Amino acid sequence: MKKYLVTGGAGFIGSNYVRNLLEKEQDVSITNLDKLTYAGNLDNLKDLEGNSRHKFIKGDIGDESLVDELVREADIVINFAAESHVDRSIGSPDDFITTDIFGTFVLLEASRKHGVEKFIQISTDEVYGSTEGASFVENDPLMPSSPYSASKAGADRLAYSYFVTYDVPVIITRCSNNYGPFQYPEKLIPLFVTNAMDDKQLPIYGDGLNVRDWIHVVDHNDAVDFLIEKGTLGEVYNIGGGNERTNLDITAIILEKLGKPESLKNYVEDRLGHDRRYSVNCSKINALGWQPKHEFTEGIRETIQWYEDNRWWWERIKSGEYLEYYKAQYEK
Ligand code: NAD
Ligand code: TDX
Repeated sequence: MKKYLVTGGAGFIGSNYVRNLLEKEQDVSITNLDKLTYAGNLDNLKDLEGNSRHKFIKGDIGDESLVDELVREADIVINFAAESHVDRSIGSPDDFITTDIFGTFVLLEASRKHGVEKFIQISTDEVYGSTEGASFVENDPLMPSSPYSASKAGADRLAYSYFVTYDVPVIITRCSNNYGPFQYPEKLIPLFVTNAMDDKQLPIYGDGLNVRDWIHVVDHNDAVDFLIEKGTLGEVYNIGGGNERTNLDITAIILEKLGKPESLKNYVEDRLGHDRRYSVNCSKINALGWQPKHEFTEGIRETIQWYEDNRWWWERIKSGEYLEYYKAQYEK
């Protein structure tokens, strides 16, 4: 039985990862370490209740003694845990530095001490900064432009340094924007879908022409598993969906699918330091034999449908009800 330590597994990408891996592989067990910040949500893992191969632990990746205990038992560590929302990092960067950089350091230190088979650092395409020209390749310079992406760049390079200096078996992934079920409704797609469903305005930053490359969360997670098998230690791999769209394109798809009027569009003040375009060249992982499987038009429509079918999930978050439930569970 292969033992995984997944951090941030109650968040959007991590919870999808845990679910998919348990379905795909029978001979794995997962310890899921998550602090349950505002973004962590046990509702994301509801269907795994009673699964003996999944153990949830509420805790902080910056907690050295807890991390030491958990890494000691693990074969493979996958670090999804992070503060992940750019707007929050602009308002209040502190937790980004603490979790994204210091927390990664604590995980790396424990991995160095105990020895693990693989350490996967989930980085992001945002570490390169913005490009209006060629797509970034893995050895391009990092020019992160928000406190979020700068903290992720710090963790990304710290992980690399642990490979070079201490032989920790690190692989680093830099994925583009994910979409899919269970994404916290502060990010573009779930925010716009759920607002539109309730006939609320869609706040489009600036001119709405910023470009993101969208990938289905299942494709991202499959790429992570693929790299655990086929990736070379110490290397960085870009992961992208090959679906570059402006925010206005995304808005139009959402309004059309939900049958809502253009009048919901509301142009608001631009995000500070708003990156114009993210774009990654994925030739390196493609050459190893990986390609995303989800077709974008179909994938985004299914995702919108998921939010339509799962009002219970996002209404609890948007109404604050989830936070009440959380307090009752954990803050006795
Ligand atoms: P998310 O905000 O939905 O989930 C993050 C999870 O980490 C939450 O469950 C939260 O409770 C947990 N967490 C936060 N601080 C913690 C701490 N100190 N200790 C333990 N757990 C903690 O984020 P997401 O969108 O699922 O992103 C997951 C990872 O993927 C992040 O590292 C992010 O940088 C990276 N990433 C995200 C995207 C994207 O489009 N969402 C793209 C590329 C990379
Ligand atoms: O209300 C909004 N209005 C708007 O116009 C929001 C929330 C966003 N936007 C724009 C900003 C971006 O151009 O939409 C685009 C996408 O925004 P986010 O969903 O906040 O994502 P982004 O800033 O691109 O970062 C995401 O992708 C990379 C994730 O949040 C990161 O965790 C990941 O690393």
